[in-house]
Amino acid sequence: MRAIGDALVTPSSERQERNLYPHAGFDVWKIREDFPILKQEVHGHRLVYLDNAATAQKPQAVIDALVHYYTADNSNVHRGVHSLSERATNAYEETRAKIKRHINAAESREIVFARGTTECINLVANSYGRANVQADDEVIISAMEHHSNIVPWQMLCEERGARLRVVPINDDGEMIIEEFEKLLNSRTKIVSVVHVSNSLGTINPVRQIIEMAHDWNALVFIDGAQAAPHLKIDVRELDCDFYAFSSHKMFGPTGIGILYGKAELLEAMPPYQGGGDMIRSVTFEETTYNTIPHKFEAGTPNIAATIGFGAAVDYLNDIGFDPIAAYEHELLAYGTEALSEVPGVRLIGTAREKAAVLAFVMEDIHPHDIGTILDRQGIAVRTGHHCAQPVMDRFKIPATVRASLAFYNTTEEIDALIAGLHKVKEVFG
Ligand code: C6P
Repeated sequence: MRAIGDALVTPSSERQERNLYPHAGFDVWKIREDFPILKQEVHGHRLVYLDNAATAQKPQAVIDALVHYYTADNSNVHRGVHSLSERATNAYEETRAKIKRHINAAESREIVFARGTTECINLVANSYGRANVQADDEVIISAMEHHSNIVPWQMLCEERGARLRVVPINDDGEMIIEEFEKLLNSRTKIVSVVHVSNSLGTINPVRQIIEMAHDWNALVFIDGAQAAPHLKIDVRELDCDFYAFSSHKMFGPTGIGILYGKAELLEAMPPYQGGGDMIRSVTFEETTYNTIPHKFEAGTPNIAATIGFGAAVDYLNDIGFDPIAAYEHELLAYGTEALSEVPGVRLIGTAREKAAVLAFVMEDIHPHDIGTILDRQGIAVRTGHHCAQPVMDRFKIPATVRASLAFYNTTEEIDALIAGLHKVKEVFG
């Protein structure tokens, strides 16, 4: 028996007998009906989609919202007095209001739309960072960051003559908080860490990290790309200064995400990009800028995707994050135990607090070969460094196989993955 969070992993026979459905009123078979893409076959097998951390599938409600927008309301936002533009603007702004409520922000103007998490990090590094980080200042990240939460800060530090400091992780893939404490000092201007790691699944103690950073007057950016699909986020409870996530990992369309920023910070920050919609007035001599959040939204935005994002947030809240988290927790425990019974499999990322990610290596078989053989059985996983090369270096491996879970996955799909791995072993003798 092994504890994963507070779930006890049961022995194999018991595990197979256990009926996870319905869990706390959670009917996974009914939910799967909402996702038309899951009904297809790949290479003659029912699709087993275990690449949700890369991008999640879209429920019919999101697809319908996109079709409705393009069928009935397509028009530019914030620009026209005509009815279509008014309807498009209302639907677009309604998503902002939904997200404000969803993450418990104080005001809608604290929600900035951007292309995704990557653009949000670049926005803050370029705007807040360039205005506030000076030579010899320090920016802290962790050793489990996605490249999106490394490179923009690296570029900023290089430009400003500042120093990038990295909190190490332990062999389970957990941030070493004592080391973080040692790195904090009066030169620390920004701490930017991931809420849930995409390569390890670790859930970081972000509330504690924020409090510790604030004691040194450093601002905190939380990369919530992998947290938002699984956890209920409350930015006021966290007291983070910035928080970002992408719609496409939350069952919404690609090309849209949000940056939450405390209003007084966003107000004081210079614009990130210039163009239409972000201005109040323009002459050749001088431009004055729009109010937040529009100051950060130059040009025609991805209107359809934003409206689809609103539908995704509604869909998630209709199911409820408590049942989602409880169900996924059991699925993760089931998968962890099942994988650990496959000879030669080594899990990478065994933090006590974990979400939705089963990353592993298997003997000396290259992850790409494993991924290819799994695909022939209709099983979609991601293989590679997962845009987290420093994590691979930390564990001295070139790559992993990553099965990442969503609430529409089932124990049967995990069993299919395990059967697929036995097939891989057969192929490689
Ligand atoms: N991770 C994965 O397969 P964008 O691409 O901007 O929507 O999200 C970037 C990003 C930032 N932070 C974390 C923790 C992430 O996981 C990601 C995206 C995908 O793991 C694609 S590389």
